[in-house]
Amino acid sequence: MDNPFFTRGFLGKKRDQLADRLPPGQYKEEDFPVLSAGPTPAISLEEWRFTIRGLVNASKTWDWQEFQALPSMSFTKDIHCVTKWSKLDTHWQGVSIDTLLSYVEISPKALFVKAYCYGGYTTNIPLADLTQEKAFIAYQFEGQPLAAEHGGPARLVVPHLYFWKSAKWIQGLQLMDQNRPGFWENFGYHMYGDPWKEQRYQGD
Ligand SMILES: Nc1nc2c(c(=O)[nH]1)N[C@H]1C(S)=C(S)[C@@H](COP(=O)(O)O)O[C@H]1N2
Ligand SMILES: [Mo]
Repeated sequence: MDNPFFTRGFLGKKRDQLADRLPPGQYKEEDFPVLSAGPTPAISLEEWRFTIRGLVNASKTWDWQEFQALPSMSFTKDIHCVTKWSKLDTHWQGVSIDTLLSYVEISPKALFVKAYCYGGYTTNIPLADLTQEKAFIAYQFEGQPLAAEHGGPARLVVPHLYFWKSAKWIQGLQLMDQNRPGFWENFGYHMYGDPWKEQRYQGD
């Protein structure tokens, strides 16, 4: 008797579904590797602040308590690291960038964002890639407070771009009129970083 679960059609479809979710050159990782350019900064919740500055009418800063009081959302996303691992269906809780931007008036000249971090890391992202619920500041991962080595207390997550754009230990967003390279971009990583186009390095 034919078992419908083991027909070739079924397996073929499964394989296609995985391929649909893995960008070119990526493999599926079950663990959660840690990739940091420097030591993990220790940030107490008392001293933690998050700021939006740059091309806005006035800078806006939240402390931890104020940030926790903001409306949060849960996100289930696939993430893709430039070192070729992808992790599927990661679960995050955090505040969408749209919610944060609703507290400032943005200049029409603001087209790019520098994410800046405790510890000094930076990365550049077009403003349009952070809005419409495409990106968020996460403070929980898989139902737990975000671990320090993964960016806790809070990190930016921009799942549709390579994971180096998802700045750990986020301190704020600076709105800019020009696309200024961040830390890895200055070392030759791609200015945009679309995993589906394999934009790993400059010139890709
Ligand atoms: N502040 C900061 N953010 C960072 C990094 C870093 O070194 N410092 N590394 C980036 C890179 S290259 C990747 S792949 C991811 C890794 O996140 P993970 O350590 O949680 O896997 O964080 C990104 N965000
Ligand atoms: Mo990375």
